[in-house]
Amino acid sequence: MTRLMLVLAAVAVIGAGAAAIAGCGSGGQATAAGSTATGQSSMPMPSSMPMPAAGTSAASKAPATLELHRSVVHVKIVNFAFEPSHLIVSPGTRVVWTNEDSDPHTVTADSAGFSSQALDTGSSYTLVAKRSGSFPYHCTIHPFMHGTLVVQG
Ligand SMILES: [Cu+2]
Repeated sequence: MTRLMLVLAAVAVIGAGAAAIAGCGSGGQATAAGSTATGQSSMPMPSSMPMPAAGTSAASKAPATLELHRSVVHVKIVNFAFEPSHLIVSPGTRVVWTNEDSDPHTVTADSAGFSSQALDTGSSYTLVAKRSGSFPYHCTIHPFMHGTLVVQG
């Protein structure tokens, strides 16, 4: 069953007379920062510089998936990856990771904070987002598996 996921391609242009910005669709990171003080509304691009090809795709940052003001948000663990790997939720949201792999995985904060037990296939781990902040996490069994939970608000 498909779920709607708001993948924000850049926290777009609220305020500021930004009508002049032509979409340069390089796709984006949503900043988890709380919006107030970013002074500049437009950054002039030096036109003499060659644009970096939009597909230099060893992208270190996965695009953020914004799921604000929801009671429950699900993260799949599938093919040795968290999906979505970079998730932004509001305080109070219940985040549920479910392992869909046949290998066990954990959901473990990089710094202390939370950790699941090894999740077998079909098992879930639930966390209620309380503190605001950015919480990188990984799987202790497969340390190359990384995700980030951002609690924004
Ligand atoms: Cu794992």
